[in-house]
Amino acid sequence: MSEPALSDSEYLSRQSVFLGQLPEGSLVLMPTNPVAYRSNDTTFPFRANSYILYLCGWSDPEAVLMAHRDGAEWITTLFVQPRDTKAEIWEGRRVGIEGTVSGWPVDQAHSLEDIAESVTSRLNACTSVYCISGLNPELDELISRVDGAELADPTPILDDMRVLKSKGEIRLMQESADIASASHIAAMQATFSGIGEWQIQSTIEAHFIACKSRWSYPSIVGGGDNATILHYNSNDNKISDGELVLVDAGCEISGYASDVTRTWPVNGKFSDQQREIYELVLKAELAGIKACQAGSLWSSMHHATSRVLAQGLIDLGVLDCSLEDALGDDFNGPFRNYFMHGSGHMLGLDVHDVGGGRQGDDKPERRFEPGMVLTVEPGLYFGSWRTDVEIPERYAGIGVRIEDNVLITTDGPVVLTSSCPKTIDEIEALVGNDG
Ligand SMILES: [Mn+2]
Repeated sequence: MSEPALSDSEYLSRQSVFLGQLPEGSLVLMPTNPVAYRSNDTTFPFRANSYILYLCGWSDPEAVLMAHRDGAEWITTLFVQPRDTKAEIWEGRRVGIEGTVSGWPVDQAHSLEDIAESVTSRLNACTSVYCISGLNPELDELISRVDGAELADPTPILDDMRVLKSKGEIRLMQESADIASASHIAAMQATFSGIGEWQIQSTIEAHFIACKSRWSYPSIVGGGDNATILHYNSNDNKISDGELVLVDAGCEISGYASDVTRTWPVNGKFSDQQREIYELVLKAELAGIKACQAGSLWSSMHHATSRVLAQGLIDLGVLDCSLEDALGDDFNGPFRNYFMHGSGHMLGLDVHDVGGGRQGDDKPERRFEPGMVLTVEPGLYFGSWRTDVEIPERYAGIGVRIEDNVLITTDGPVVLTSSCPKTIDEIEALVGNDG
């Protein structure tokens, strides 16, 4: 059985900030994620919906958080599975109704079996329903039968709130970052020429589990050319002497994610070509971190990494043009042939967290504020298999990404993953050295 990860007062204050922004006559219905079936009666590991986690810390399956107005007061209710010894023998112990009232930051708890009755009368009395649809078919059906009430999306308000992390959240994210960092160190130590990508994955994920954690996204372990495939995660190839391996793997603690990438040579020694690309990406990453200053625009970080990478590609003879031409309009010039993704994203209850800042959002651009946590993760990729651009022979088969998790503070950026080594000397000293 679970328990809330943060203090009651933190959840209650989130609820009051959220509910305080809703118009009179609103009803809130927030379901958790459905249990997903893998095959027959086997399920995928359950992961609660981030919004219900955020508002009340409920991490078990099958629940709906409701909030309704009673005069000037908001009343919160969790609908949960009732205690049921026969079901619990098979599925595990349940918190139950009394346990929910005493242990969770809500005013009331009811059985999910009574949800239709409780919700229908409230739906008929309200003017707006703030609900996340598509997660709970029973709830969607109840809401679809109501006419008169307007459907509203609660996520813009909540997303905005989730952007700035509290002290309690930062403590959990630091723990998550520490576990991920240690797992990368263990994987470097366990690496040898000819190792299977899956073996590195097993070292990483064994450490997550040993720390009572689990991955926050499927681990990417790409050797050689596989490092140039951005979301590669079949992890089923051996890595030969002379090749690099790119490991992008992070975990979660009470739902809070870390997201770390390191790249190292499986034989413990960077070749000259690998060293050239690695040093360039590291220089870009350090420039990106330095740009994470409170008050600066989100794009300043991407521009900082991009300038370093574009200039470096010119210096290495990969691009034959001016810096201005390499960067192109809106930082989408030819350097993007080798750096295809964004320089970072928000991090929190979701690995690609909410609240803007990701490339492609059409909201006004954010500025960095103390309490934001984001990733900085430039990379360069020279897939020898590519046919869309010219790949210099010298760098064919090299893919490098370096990714850290960065907290914005008034005193500048704090790297939560600073315990994970990333200089060439540190990495060469660690790889294959499990003594
Ligand atoms: Mn990332």
